[in-house]
Amino acid sequence: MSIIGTPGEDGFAFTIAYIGIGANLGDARGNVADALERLQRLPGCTLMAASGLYRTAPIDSSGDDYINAVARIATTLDAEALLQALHGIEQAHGRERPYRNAPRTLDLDLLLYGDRQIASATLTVPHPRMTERAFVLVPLLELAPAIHIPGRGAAQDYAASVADQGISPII
Ligand code: PH2
Ligand code: MG
Ligand code: MG
Repeated sequence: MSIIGTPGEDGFAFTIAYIGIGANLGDARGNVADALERLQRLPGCTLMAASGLYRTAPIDSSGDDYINAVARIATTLDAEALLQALHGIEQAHGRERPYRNAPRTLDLDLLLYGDRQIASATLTVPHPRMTERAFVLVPLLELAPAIHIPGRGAAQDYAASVADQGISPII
């Protein structure tokens, strides 16, 4: 964005979006850190804030523990273009999809896109399972303790229901 400015500075429209980041294959920590750098460099996006990294037990998945985090970005991209850009970053990390929820080098999920509710063939926002997963809710609440999930209410109200899932901050 450096050539045409940072979203918001010049009064053009931008949207605050939250991205869930996960990895449990290869150098998972390095992959999550690289994903944050790539989000910052993505045309039309500015990385506003990142949660800490968390080590989490696989949920409906297998393999090693995951490294998870959540990022807040400001973006001038529409939701579909942002999704495509996230897939591009996954591909840069050699993401393969041999079967559902297979261990992965990098997973970038569009959790929230402003206050929009989207149900298209390619995209469901808010992310359908985000309120069931500590690996999303805990880093999200770290970044935005009072955040409201469109159609579902306060994210904080779901925290107790995921409290039994294994998650620990990486110091
Ligand atoms: N992602 C999944 C399925 N299960 N479990 C953990 N701990 N972290 C994840 O990021 C994750 C998962 C599907 O994307
Ligand atoms: Mg995912
Ligand atoms: Mg995904």
